[in-house]
Amino acid sequence: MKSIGASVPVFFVLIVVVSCSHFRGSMITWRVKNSTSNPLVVEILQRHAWNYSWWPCTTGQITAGNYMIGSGSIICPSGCPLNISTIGSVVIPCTGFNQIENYVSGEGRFTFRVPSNSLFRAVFNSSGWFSLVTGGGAWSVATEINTYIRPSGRYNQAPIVTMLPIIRLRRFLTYNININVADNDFDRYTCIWSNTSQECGGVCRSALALPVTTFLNETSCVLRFRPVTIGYYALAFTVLDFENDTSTSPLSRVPIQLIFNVWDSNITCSLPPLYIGDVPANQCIFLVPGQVITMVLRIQIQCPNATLTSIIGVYPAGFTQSATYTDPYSPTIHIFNVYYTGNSNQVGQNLFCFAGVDSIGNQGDAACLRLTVQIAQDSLNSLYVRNATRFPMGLVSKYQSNWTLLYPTGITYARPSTDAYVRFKINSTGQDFVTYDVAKQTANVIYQSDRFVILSSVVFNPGEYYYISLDPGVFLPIATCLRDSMGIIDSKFWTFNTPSEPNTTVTTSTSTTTTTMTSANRTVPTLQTIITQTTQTTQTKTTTVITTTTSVLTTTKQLNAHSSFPISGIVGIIIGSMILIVLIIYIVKSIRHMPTKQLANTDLSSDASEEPMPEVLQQHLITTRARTQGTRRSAAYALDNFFSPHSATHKTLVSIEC
Ligand SMILES: *[C@@H]1O[C@H](CO)[C@@H](O)[C@H](O)[C@H]1NC(C)=O
Ligand SMILES: *[C@@H]1O[C@H](CO)[C@@H](O)[C@H](O)[C@H]1NC(C)=O
Ligand SMILES: *[C@@H]1O[C@H](CO)[C@@H](O)[C@H](O)[C@H]1NC(C)=O
Ligand SMILES: *[C@@H]1O[C@H](CO)[C@@H](O)[C@H](O)[C@H]1NC(C)=O
Ligand SMILES: *[C@@H]1O[C@H](CO)[C@@H](O)[C@H](O)[C@H]1NC(C)=O
Ligand SMILES: *[C@@H]1O[C@H](CO)[C@@H](O)[C@H](O)[C@H]1NC(C)=O
Ligand SMILES: *[C@@H]1O[C@H](CO)[C@@H](O)[C@H](O)[C@H]1NC(C)=O
Ligand SMILES: *[C@@H]1O[C@H](CO)[C@@H](O)[C@H](O)[C@H]1NC(C)=O
Ligand SMILES: *[C@@H]1O[C@H](CO)[C@@H](O)[C@H](O)[C@H]1NC(C)=O
Ligand SMILES: *[C@@H]1O[C@H](CO)[C@@H](O)[C@H](O)[C@H]1NC(C)=O
Ligand SMILES: *[C@@H]1O[C@H](CO)[C@@H](O)[C@H](O)[C@H]1NC(C)=O
Ligand SMILES: CC(=O)N[C@H]1CO[C@H](CO)[C@@H](O)[C@@H]1O
Repeated sequence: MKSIGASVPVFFVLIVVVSCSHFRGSMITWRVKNSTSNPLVVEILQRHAWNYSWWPCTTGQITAGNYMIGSGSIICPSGCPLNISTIGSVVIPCTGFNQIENYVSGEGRFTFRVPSNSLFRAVFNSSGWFSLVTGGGAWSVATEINTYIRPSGRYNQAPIVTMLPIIRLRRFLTYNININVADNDFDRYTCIWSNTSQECGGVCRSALALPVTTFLNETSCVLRFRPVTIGYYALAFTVLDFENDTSTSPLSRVPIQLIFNVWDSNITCSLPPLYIGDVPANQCIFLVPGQVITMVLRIQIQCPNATLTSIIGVYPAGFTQSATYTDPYSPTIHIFNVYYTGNSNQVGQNLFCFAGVDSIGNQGDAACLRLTVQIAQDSLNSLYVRNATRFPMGLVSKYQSNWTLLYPTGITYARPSTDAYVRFKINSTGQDFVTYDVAKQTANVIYQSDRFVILSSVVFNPGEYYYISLDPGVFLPIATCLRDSMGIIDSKFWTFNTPSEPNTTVTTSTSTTTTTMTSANRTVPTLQTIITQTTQTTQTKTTTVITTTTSVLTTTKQLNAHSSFPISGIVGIIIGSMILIVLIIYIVKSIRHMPTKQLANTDLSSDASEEPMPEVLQQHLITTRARTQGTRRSAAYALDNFFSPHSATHKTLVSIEC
């Protein structure tokens, strides 16, 4: 991205002068990414949409992630910190397109350095908008960056606004359109009309002739709009975030500019395509960087004889999507899969919003899934941030069963009604040792007014390090997407370990032959058996063979290090069998070198690919195949329609590639 040299912009500038009608909206936001460096590192997150013909993009190019779209630069026009004038390029990878609606859109990030205590605007402007019903001409988008440290000691992260690149509205219907905002500091925010030429160019509110019924609720960020004239509108809003409920000077200003396509049809049915789960809209889905999430999205077409024509979506980087197919049991339901891999650049909420368009032209309300990338050490959960007292920690008996987390004053939580897990994890492998469902296992997890108590019902392995991990949703439902719905998954937050115990059983054989000894209580399996069984010990702890195997290996380690908890009664046995063990060590050591490496590899790869999945599954399980929270359309359409599998022959589905 940064390597785009000076020659390329010159080339594009020429084209801009010739045609001037390819811009289709933007969002630019920022956050302080590294607050310890001097100057600070500020990250710009930008999304831009353009006329499809200019940068025709394909699904393959999106997957490859390297098809760059757009031209121009974000600049600082005035009052700039020293050495800042051109801030960065707007050329970003393509992440979505829709040929029918004629747009291509992308998302990208770059960082630049800003001294602390700076306040300035980053502006992207040029000409021009394509032909609009009202306003147009030059475009200008501006975000206000403010690097003053907040009373909390942290720098600000500006809100992120996520809107579909285009919203189709049918003439003479009243719409309530949500401006989708995520603020990763959980600040209060408001939405206003952009109103200076720097912030909105030729589409400021004052330049637009909109119906008198148009109304923007600044606190709820809902726009009421009843279009009359067919054609394209461009609207410009600014989202402001604030230090607290009473503060009136914003911490930042974030622009969102987007397009409405007002249309009409002689087909009267205007029931919009409806998103019907599996994941309820607006719910937070927590994931860690590198984790892959697969979601099955279903859109139901409500008008008789209509089909799904396209899907309009705004995709964070890291998304891919399958083609759409029809539910074999219900031909009005169209299904597609999306795959998302969280990136450590994307910590915080990443909204994925989408809406179906039917063959009549009706567009559904945007449904947004809030994919929240969480890094263990970066949880904003109050209990984590305030380092809530928890005990016991450190060395505990393997029979320990009573675990307490005290709420800081002024905070309390009630038992959530949706499943979420408390996990006792084995530190070395990251595997769950035991889990408790806070919604269902009420005897094991207790919510008191001043504390959170876990009563575990297991005996922990001796000589093992553990930590307690609290899933998103343990304190507040993940659906709320609030600070305290975040989990506490840091392996360093609540750690404990159990004393190791010397072996009580004695090896009776030094055989390394391929036949296992069944006459003795313990068996010494072959090397191959050791490999498989040791891999399994972290998952199952039931068979004696496995335990035995572990003991052979562990004994080896213990003798190399030093056994810290000798039990006098057993010492004799141990010494007695020392010679025997040394013999085993010798044999095991001589052959264990290469297999141990293989072991480690197997463990790592299975961790990376499989370990996150239970979390995904868990989150998906708690969701029901619910309908979205009703359509926001105020014209009252009965939603009590149903699936009528017998009805209607269906044309082949237009295949969607975005
Ligand atoms: C932040 O900057 C400091 C100083 O330049 C550097 O040591 C540190 O590694 C950076 N941290 C991150 C997360 O990039
Ligand atoms: C998109 O660009 C193409 C090629 O310049 C042009 O023919 C077309 O009219 C443009 N479409 C819109 C909606 O501006
Ligand atoms: C500004 O840039 C010049 C030349 O690159 C450099 O010497 C100077 O240190 C920079 N000043 C600041 C404040 O970054
Ligand atoms: C704006 O929305 C909020 C929340 O929905 C509501 O309480 C308030 O009355 C609305 N304001 C106006 C002026 O409609
Ligand atoms: C709100 O924040 C402002 C600073 O923006 C501060 O002066 C004020 O005291 C704060 N009010 C409360 C109630 O915390
Ligand atoms: C609806 O309009 C289309 C063209 O937009 C026309 O072909 C069709 O005949 C019209 N249908 C009816 C029922 O008027
Ligand atoms: C749907 O299509 C069928 C066959 O093409 C037709 O008989 C029926 O009237 C249509 N229904 C509507 C509501 O247009
Ligand atoms: C958090 O609490 C733990 C245990 O109570 C303590 O060891 C640690 O120093 C505390 N950390 C901070 C940053 O206060
Ligand atoms: C757990 O420990 C606390 C304090 O150590 C004690 O008050 C409480 O009764 C214990 N609960 C159970 C069920 O043992
Ligand atoms: C826990 O595991 C991590 C990484 O897996 C390791 O860095 C850390 O040292 C372990 N902690 C203990 C106490 O064993
Ligand atoms: C061996 O197993 C038998 C029967 O399973 C049991 O009675 C005996 O105590 C065991 N011996 C040892 C040393 O564990
Ligand atoms: C310290 C140690 O290695 N203890 C092991 C001895 O053997 C028993 C099974 O007989 C294991 O459970 C212990 O982990």
